[in-house]
Amino acid sequence: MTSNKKVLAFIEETKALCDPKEVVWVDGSEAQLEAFRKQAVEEGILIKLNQDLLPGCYLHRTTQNDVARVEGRTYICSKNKDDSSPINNWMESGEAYDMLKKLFKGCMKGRTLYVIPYSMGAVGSKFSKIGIELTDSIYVVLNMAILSRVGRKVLDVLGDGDFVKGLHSYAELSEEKRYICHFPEDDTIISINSNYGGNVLLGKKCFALRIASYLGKTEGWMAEHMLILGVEYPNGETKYIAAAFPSACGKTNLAMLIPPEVYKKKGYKVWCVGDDIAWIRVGADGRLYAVNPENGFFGVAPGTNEKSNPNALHTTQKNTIFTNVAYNADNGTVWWEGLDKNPPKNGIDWKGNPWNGDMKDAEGKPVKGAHPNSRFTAPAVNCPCLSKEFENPDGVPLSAIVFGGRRAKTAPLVYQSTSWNNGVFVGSSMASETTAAATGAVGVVRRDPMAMRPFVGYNMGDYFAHWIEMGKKVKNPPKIFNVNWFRTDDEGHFIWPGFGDNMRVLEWILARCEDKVDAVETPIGYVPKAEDINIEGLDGITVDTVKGLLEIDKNTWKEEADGIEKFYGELTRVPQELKDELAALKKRLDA
Ligand code: OXD
Ligand code: MN
Repeated sequence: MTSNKKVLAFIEETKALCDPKEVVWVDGSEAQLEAFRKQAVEEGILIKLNQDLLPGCYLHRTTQNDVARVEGRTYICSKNKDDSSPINNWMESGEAYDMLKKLFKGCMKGRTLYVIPYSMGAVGSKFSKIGIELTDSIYVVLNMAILSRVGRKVLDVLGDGDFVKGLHSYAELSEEKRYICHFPEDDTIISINSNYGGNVLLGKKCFALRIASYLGKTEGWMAEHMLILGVEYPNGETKYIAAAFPSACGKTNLAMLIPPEVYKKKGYKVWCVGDDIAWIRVGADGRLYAVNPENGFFGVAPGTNEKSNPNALHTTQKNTIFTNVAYNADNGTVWWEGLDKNPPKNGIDWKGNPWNGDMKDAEGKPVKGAHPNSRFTAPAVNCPCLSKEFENPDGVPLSAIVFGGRRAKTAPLVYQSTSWNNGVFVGSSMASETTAAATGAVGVVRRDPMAMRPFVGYNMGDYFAHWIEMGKKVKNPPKIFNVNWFRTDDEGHFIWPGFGDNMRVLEWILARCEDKVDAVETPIGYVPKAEDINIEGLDGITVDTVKGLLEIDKNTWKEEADGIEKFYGELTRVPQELKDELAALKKRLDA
């Protein structure tokens, strides 16, 4: 399908190393993809769901030790240790290649090697980037064909050009020998012994964030873990927001938000451009423009329902691959915790065991049907609120950048930074409770700068410096905000209703961007006057509740500032500008 010598050499090298029985090029045609699906069903890799109720939909179960990203086994490999981050794993490139070569030797014996040419971003756009993923997993092929643009058309655009090399084998699915290695200096990704999305769909986290963040640094743009949405006003004008939240903190829900009734009646609409990744560049007019390089959604299933995210639910009703959700053997559909109150009576859980919603474990706790990090891989075109700008190769102009985490206390519902550099400081000091999207303890507060802790492909201090540099390049930078939907009361219940009602906060954010609303100056930034958050039609929330949500406790924030200082101490090359911001925050808190 190509005469690109570098592509052909990459395949030859891989054949010699991995010894597959055959090589199959993914051409991107529906006929070939359908044949792959059929084969995957015959091999027991996919279960075909009820095609009347869920046309084109399939279920996959991973092995039980392979259900999430493995940050502990994810490496940035470079010549010098300080070109990665002290908070990420590092391996010297030469050592990593040697180690991986041994693991890959003969690992595809008797298997097919699939060649996936893929484009991150619209095929042929000058801002898009091309990758070639070589994999022995048909599950990877079928997911990549949803999440990115794949096939012959990509090779046509590639011509003799350069691409990001990605090599993946599920090998023996051994946890001890699982490695997800990135070589930003060589545009290369190598992943072995996993078959879980974030570790193996190499276009997503590995390329579009880790490798792309490094490319962005060297080429003067940004790759961020951000959703992109447009708020359409009753007059038809649309303003765009990019927002960074750690994994499984509601990016897909916010990106596909349905405004509350009072807003809908007035004619407000929200459009989704992307739910996970934004590539951001300076436009000709000196503003920042964002594109979503993906072509689909790899969303967390549990908690997705008719109320929390009807758009996402609708998106998954055709041509979707579900991973690790529960199966309803009575009607051939799927179920997950939080979908509805009717778990299957005759079901099979994500582990493949007979299951129904009444089962309890030895401690009397309900046995889950779906894994907490179970996923749907769904085409973007299915999304009822997909923005008409989704394919626009130039992207959408950003009015605001929003950072957010899961914090039971400390962070108010929303606040605005006082400048670009102050906003970078706010992003750099973000913290959030960990979730099931990565292996390890859940609910532990950790610093997750710009929600990029697991995804920066180079030194974190240099990444902060790049943000500061980008601020100098934009004449008209977006305003930077921080939100927290997750503040809890003394009983641990969320105070803010979240979901569609987050529109009320977005409205304030955009009003601030246009100088249409005042704010209160506090030591941490600008906070809304409680009465400026529209609570019309909101049950159980009063102006006093909003006041409480916006409260900033000085002592808690002094501890927070100490926490930020400690975190900066764990990093190298933190820019002086951010240390100055921290010192200024401390001073304001002491005043
Ligand atoms: C994701 C993640 O899958 O962040 O998007 O883990
Ligand atoms: Mn993500």
